[in-house]
Amino acid sequence: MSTIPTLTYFNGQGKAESIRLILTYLNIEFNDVRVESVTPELKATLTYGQLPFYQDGDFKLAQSAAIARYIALKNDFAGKSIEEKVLADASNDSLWDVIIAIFRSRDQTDADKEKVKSVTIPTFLGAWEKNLEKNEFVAGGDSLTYADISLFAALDYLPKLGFADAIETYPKLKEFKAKIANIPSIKQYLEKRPDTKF
Ligand SMILES: N[C@@H](CCC(=O)N[C@@H](CS)C(=O)NCC(=O)O)C(=O)O
Repeated sequence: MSTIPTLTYFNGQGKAESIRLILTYLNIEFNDVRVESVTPELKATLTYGQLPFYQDGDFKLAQSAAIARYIALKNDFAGKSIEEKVLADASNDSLWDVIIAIFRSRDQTDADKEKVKSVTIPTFLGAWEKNLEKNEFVAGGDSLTYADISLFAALDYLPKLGFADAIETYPKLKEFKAKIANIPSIKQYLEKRPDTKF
């Protein structure tokens, strides 16, 4: 069995790009498996029939947030104190409240789409901005955690989701995004990122 972990997802950023970026930041080599679809054969091997799915030796894990936390906990990248750890988790979880709302609104009414644009996105971006006005790092400690990388992944995803201008009025978020994008391993990854569909 391969000792290199395997992350299985679609050829999309979606729920996997933050994990890919966390692995990249930590310089962990991994098999980046991108499937076309979840076939019945694949589905039968997945804990909840869903992707992303992570295999590290014999250990198998579903649920994107748990995968990110697992990798972070294993590599001392989850925060130092209990408070830092749970603030990292809370931030990481908050990202999906926005991204899922954007995805859902695509099949909803214009009023729902407008609410996502004028209420949901500003509410969360405003909260992340406020946090970064007080703290250099997302989890409030004195060093990066996986939550910084996952916030970057969400900010980096917004243009693809049709909200390229969303961070324009948030100077701290813009500064933060540029700072993470300039970390050498992340920079190199972004320059070579495969053509990723969604
Ligand atoms: N809560 C799960 C949700 C996973 C999820 O919804 N995965 C979707 C793709 S983003 C999926 O596997 N869809 C295919 C299917 O359900 O057959 C997580 O965060 O990992």
